Amino acid sequence: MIRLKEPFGVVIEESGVIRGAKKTVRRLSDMEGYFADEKAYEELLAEDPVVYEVYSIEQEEREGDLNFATTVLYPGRVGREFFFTKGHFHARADRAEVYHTLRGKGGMLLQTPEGKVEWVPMWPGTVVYVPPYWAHRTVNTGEEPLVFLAVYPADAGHDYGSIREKGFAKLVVDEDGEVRLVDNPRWK
Ligand code: S6P
Ligand code: ZN
Repeated sequence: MIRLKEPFGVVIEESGVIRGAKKTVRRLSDMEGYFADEKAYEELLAEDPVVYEVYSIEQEEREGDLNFATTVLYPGRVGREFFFTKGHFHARADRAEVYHTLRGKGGMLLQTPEGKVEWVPMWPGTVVYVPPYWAHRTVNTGEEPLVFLAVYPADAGHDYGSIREKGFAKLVVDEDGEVRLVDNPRWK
C-alpha cells in the first residue's frame, strides 16, 4: 500500500527565510581551506561573519520525491574572492537540480568531474538548470544578499569531498570593480 503524504505550501519571506524549515548556518570558520587567500581568511576570521544560511524542507531519501531550500548568501570577499557556498557534487552524481534566483546578484560556477567549468549569471527571475554530474557553487558578486530557491531530488545527497580538497578550477574575483574568472592555482 502506498502511504500518501499531505501536500503543503510555505512562504518564502522577503529575506529568503522559510519559517519552520531546517536552518543551516555557514560561518567563515566553517569554510577553512576554501578561499584562496589564506592570509585574508585568517584576518577576517576575527569577525567570523556568516557567509550563508540555508533553509531546507527535506523529505526522506527516496527516489521520486523532492527537497527544496532557500539559500541566503551574504555579500563579502576574502581578499579579492567573492563569498560563495562550499559547492558540491550530488552523492548520487546523476541527480539534477533547478535554482530560481529571488534577490541579489551573482552567479553559479558549475564543473564536470574532468574540470570543465561554466559560469551562469544569476539575478532575480533567472532559473539555472544544474545538469546531472555537474558540481555547483553559487557566488555573490553584489552588495546585497543573493537569495535563491533550489529544488532537488530527495535522494540526491551532497558530496563535498573533492571540492573541499581542490576547489573549482576557476576563482571568481573582484578586479578593480569587475567580476573576473581566473585560474585557481590550487587546481590540479
Ligand atoms: C542542494 C542545493 C543548495 C545548497 C546550498 C548550500 O542540493 O544545491 O540548497 O545545498 O545552496 O550550498 P552547499 O554547497 O554548502 O551545500
Ligand atoms: Zn545541489
